[in-house]
Amino acid sequence: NFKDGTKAAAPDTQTVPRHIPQSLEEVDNGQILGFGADLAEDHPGYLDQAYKDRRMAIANIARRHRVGDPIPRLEYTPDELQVWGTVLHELRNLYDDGACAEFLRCLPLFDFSEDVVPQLEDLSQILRRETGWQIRPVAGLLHPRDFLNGLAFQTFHSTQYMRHPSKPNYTPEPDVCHELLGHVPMLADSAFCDMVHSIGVASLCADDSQIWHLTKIYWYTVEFGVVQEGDEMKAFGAGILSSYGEMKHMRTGNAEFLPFDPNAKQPKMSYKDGYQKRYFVLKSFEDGAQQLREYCSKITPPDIMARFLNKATPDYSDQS
Ligand code: NLE
Ligand code: FE2
Repeated sequence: NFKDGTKAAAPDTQTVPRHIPQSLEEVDNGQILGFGADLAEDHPGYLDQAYKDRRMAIANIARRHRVGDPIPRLEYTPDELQVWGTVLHELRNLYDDGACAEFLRCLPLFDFSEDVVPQLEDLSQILRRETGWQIRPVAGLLHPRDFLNGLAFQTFHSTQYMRHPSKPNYTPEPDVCHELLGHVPMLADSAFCDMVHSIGVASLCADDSQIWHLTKIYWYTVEFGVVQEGDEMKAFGAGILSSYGEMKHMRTGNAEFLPFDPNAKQPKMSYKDGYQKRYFVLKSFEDGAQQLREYCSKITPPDIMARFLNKATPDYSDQS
């Protein structure tokens, strides 16, 4: 066993009873937690029955989706479009100063406009071409094991519903603005993708307590991570990049910045009580990928590491 309590994997003595998913089809996308079905009392849409019905209808698209099928296109209502337009407009003013260089490089690939809510299927095709990643629709916040396992198959589970119009600047849960503005552009950067892929591969063989630790690692990097550029802290975490309020909060320096260490005990995650009190800092995505590959090797046997991490990115260039 390692000092931090993680167990060394022993691939030749059947100590891994769990079935490791062999394909994306084996990763369940139906087990939705928390906000997924019933909105909590502190959710901005709690008392809005029409909002809840609309979400349920959109969630059913994800429930019916099968791996390999195109993601159904959704016609957003004028009210939903307005929320998207507001969020994009406000955030665009903050990106130049607050977003990391990789985000700024990738954002134009998607050609976002305030006049139309982008479709998951179109973005998924761009990602396939850029990094080999893809999007799979999901009804809400997925069970952490399934969500992390998806990353091992270079697949990002994404919601398709819109946040409640009463609070465009911050929502406590994922929504289509968060996925499209926060996650999608970063998934077009291959160094970032390598880092996220390692988290996914680590999750394949993780026991429940390691899944919990990986969930926090994911939270403090992919959701709320910052990267140091010179003497400035720039956002790469999707929870910052998709929230005007969070981005301002991070940039005004009222929070604490600590170096990211995947082996350290990670603080309790918080989202219900507003903005993050601390952000974890990467030196670069290459450095983060290296840290996470080492962490992954403590959990995942070398043959599985090799099978998943060394697999060449599929070449989709000749299909377009
Ligand atoms: N607070 C983020 C936003 O408003 O876009 C969403 C975070 C989801 C974990
Ligand atoms: Fe997210």
